[in-house]
Order: sequence, then C-alpha cells, then structure tokens
Amino acid sequence: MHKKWWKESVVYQIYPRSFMDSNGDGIGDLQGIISKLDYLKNLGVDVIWLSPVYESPNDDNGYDISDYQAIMREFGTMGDWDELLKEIHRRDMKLIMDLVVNHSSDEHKWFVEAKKSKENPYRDYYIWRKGKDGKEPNNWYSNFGGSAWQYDEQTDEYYLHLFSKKQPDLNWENPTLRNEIYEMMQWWLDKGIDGFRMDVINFISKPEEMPDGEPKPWKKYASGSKYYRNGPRIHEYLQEMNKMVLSNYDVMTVGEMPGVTPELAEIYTQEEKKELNMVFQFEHMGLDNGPNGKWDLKPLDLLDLKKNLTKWQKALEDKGWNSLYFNNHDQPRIVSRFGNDGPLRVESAKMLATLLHMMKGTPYIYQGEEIGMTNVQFDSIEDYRDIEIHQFYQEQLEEGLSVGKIMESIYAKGRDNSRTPMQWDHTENAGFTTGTPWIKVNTNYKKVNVKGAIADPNSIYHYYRKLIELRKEHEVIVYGNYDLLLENHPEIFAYKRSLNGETLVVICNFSEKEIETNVLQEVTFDSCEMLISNYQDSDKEEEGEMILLPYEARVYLV
Ligand code: TEU
Ligand code: CA
Repeated sequence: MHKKWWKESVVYQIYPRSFMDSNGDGIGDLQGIISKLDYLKNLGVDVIWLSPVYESPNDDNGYDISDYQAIMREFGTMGDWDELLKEIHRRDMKLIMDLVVNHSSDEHKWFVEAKKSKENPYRDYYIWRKGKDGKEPNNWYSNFGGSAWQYDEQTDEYYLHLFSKKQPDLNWENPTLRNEIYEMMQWWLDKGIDGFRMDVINFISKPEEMPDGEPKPWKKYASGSKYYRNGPRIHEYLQEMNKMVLSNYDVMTVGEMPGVTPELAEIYTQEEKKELNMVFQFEHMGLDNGPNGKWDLKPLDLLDLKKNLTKWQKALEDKGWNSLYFNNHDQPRIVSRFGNDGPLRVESAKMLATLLHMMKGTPYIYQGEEIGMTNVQFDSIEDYRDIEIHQFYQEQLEEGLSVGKIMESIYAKGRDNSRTPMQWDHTENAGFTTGTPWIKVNTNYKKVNVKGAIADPNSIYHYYRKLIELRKEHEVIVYGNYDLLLENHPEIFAYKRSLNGETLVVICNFSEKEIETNVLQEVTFDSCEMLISNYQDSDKEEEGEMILLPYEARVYLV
C-alpha cells in the first residue's frame, strides 16, 4: 500500500463550454467556473479536471488546439485562467489540465507552416505520406468517419488525421516535436497546475509502415487501431516524458486510452515503469455495444459488467492503479444508460454512484452526474452540435438507413447527451446563461437542477457528498483489496473490500425488482454498521437474509 494524494482524491470533470456562462453569450467560460468553485468545494471534490480551454477553432470543441499556450477567447483570458487557478488553490483544491498532443488543429502555426512545402522546418511535425495508386496511403478510417488521410494539393501528399481532418496527427517520431511538447507541458506546470489528463495518449506512436487494416467487405475503409493503439514506441515516449517533465513535479497524470487492456495498463501505471499514474480504460463502456461498434445498440448484461470491472480491479490491485468512471464528455449519461431515468432516477443514480465510488481507484465525477442529469432527445439533427454525431448521421443516410433508426442510436450513444448545459436552477436556460445557449438545455431542468438538489436532503447531490466524505473517513475505501461476491447473480453486484482486518461490503441491486438475498452470509461478522444506503427504510436483515428494493444500494462496515 503506497499512499499518494491522487489515490485519496475525488476528481470532478468540467466541460467548460457547458458549465456556466458569465457574460450571456451562451457559452460557458472561466469566470463562470470561478463563480461555482464554492459549489464544488461543498460537494467535497479534491481535484478539478478542465477539458481543453486553449485557443481553438472548435471543430471538436477545443480538442483541436491552435495554440497550446493561449486561452480560447470565448472562455476568457490568461488573466482569468490565472485567477481560476489561484481560486482553486485558495480552496485547497487542485487543477489538472487536458493535454491533447496526439494531434493539433490544422490552424496551429506548426501545421500552417508544415503545409507550405516539403522542405519547411515544421513539415516533419506531422505525418505525411505519398498516395498509393492515386488513392490514400492506406485504408484506415478516421474515428469520426471517412478516410484517416487528407490529400494536400500544394505538396501532393496526404496527412494522417485519426480524428477530424482539422485534427492532423503530430509526428512523435520527431524529437524536435517531442521537445516542443515537453517544454509546453513544463510551462503549464511552472504556472502551478497539478497534473494532466492526456487525450488518446496511447495513440501517439504509429508504426513506420502503416499497414492496411483488415477490411470488412462492405466497407470502404478499415480500422487501423491495431497498429496505432499502444504502438511500437509508446512506452519509450511516456518514459521520456516522465523523465524530462513529470518526474520534476508532484503531479497526477491520467492517460485516456481507448483499447487498453489490463495487462498494458499494468505497465502504463506501475510505479517502477515511471510512465503514468492511471489510465481511463474503455472496456466497460463498450459492454452495451453490438458487433458493429458504439452505434450498434445492445442491452447491458450485468454479468458482463461484473466480470469486466472485477478483472480490472484484480489486475491492478498490487501494481498500478485504477481510475473509476461511468461518465465524461464523450459518454451518454450513466443514469439513462445503466440505470433508470424515469421514476427510479434518484434510486438508480445513487446505486450507480455507490458501486463506482466504493471500488478501488480514483473516482471521477462528470459535471451533472452528481444531480443525476439524463440523456436528451432533440427532434432535429440541426439541434446537435457534435462533429461525430453529424458525420455518423451523414454516413448512415448515404448507406440508406432511416432517420428514425439513426436517431435511435444518437439518442442512446451520442456525445451531446453529456454536453447539454449544466442545470443550476429552475429558471430559464436552467440558470446556465442569460443568452441563447450554444446547445439546447435538457427540458427536464425544472425537476433536475442543483438548487433543488441542495435544498433536498435526500437528493443525489447529498448522496455524492456523503460518498466523498466516507472516502475521507475510511482508509479501506481507498486502499482495501477487492473481491467479488455472488459471482453469478444476474441482478446483484456485490463485493467486499478489505484492509487490516476491516471489511467493507457493498451490495447493489441492478434491477427494478425487489430481490431477496443472503449476501451477508458470505462474510463472517460480529457487528455490522451500515455506512450508507439509498433507501431510508432499508429492510433490517435477519441472519443474513435481506430484501433489496429496486436499485437499492447498501454499504456495510464489518
Ligand atoms: O476521445 C477519444 C476517443 O477515442 C473517443 O472517446 C471518441 O470521443 C469517440 O467518441 C469514440 O466514439 C478523446 C476526447 O475525449 C474526445 O472528446 C475527442 O473528440 C477525441 O479524443 C479527439 O481529441
Ligand atoms: Ca460566456
């Protein structure tokens, strides 16, 4: 058990565009965030992760950066940012920034230069290839649809973009580029930030040859992910970054890593390897995907979730560290996805929170999760803002799918589900802006909002506060080992945590039914204290038998 502040912390993610607008232009901003810091402090979070606030043409809402050392004008100024950091530190919280260095914006000065000629000193900052037989250099598709290569007439070559064509991939093979990035990171760290969340950081190393992906006969392009995820030099780059930059500061790092396995995560996060503190894995977020990926809908089988999360808990138990999340700006709202956003919204949101926050790892809360915000359904595609949604919509239409079918996928999985404005109160636009919001507010804001949640002692918000408080009171929640209970039960997710003779038992009913269980018989106990539960009148167990109400969650200290 190696103690670290970032293991004991709870992180809160802010998506600035949608958090709080201070000047009525309909776009969240830094002064808006500053005005809500007391709210976050009262919730009890320790670390704030800010999604990108850098200068950007906003093709992908700031994940396309045109200047890594400037603040997006819509969000404020560097002065506002300095004030934000100061105000966060004054409240004894920490700030981590988003580091998006797999790609830049095509409007970054490096790329503007690189495009000018093959001899330009910045040319090699990006990944250029000649075409093959008048076509793209290989058959990879971009994660947002279409080819991953964009033809550039001026120099008669293609550049690689794993995301939109306005997000050209940076060439990490080039040591000058790597140094440039390390210096930029250092510049932010010297300003006093407390770490980084690193965007698709396991994509930065690509094999020189860039082989074709395996094509599906009916598709034009194929996935190259096998070649660019966890690529040949990835550990070398992360170790270099750690040595050159991170090791000189007491900071936390979390790498976003689609396609990471527990075996790889162990390497990425174990201390001796000197790479990162933790990673965001994606396996549990893919359990409701059909064979054709995220838009192909499939109901969640609880046994899959139990198996998956348990695998991650066990794999990183002694070496490495887990990050715990159900939500972020790319994922639909968890209460709509794995819970019930109708009559049992409050119960199921609390149950899901219990399940996650009692596991071993650092928990992440995404803005609005703490009040049980839900998915949205806009009637018109015009109301959606996300580039991924629009590219998906266009491609599916071209393939002949019905609008109804396409919208069904967007309603379930679209990223804008989590990007609607934060719901602060019951006034117009949920108190987010006095102007016209850049994306529509969820119509349920009169019922689901911060003001109401603070006033109601039984709200999801107060439940989160309690969960965070418990983490500060019981070491077993942070450092205890994990073991699954009732392995094959299709509706109950139960586990225990143990540390120095202390045991925590976590019991979650994932169904809308009452369920009788004897889970407590699996642990020997003299006395049992209930630490938290989401029903006030939980059935009192007799000889280990208990009846769990719909979505009931309980945590016992044995
Ligand atoms: O996301 C990376 C990623 O692979 C996915 O989560 C992606 O968002 C896609 O939706 C899969 O369907 C990161 C950022 O979190 C995301 O917001 C950015 O769009 C992306 O990188 C590019 O920077
Ligand atoms: Ca604003």
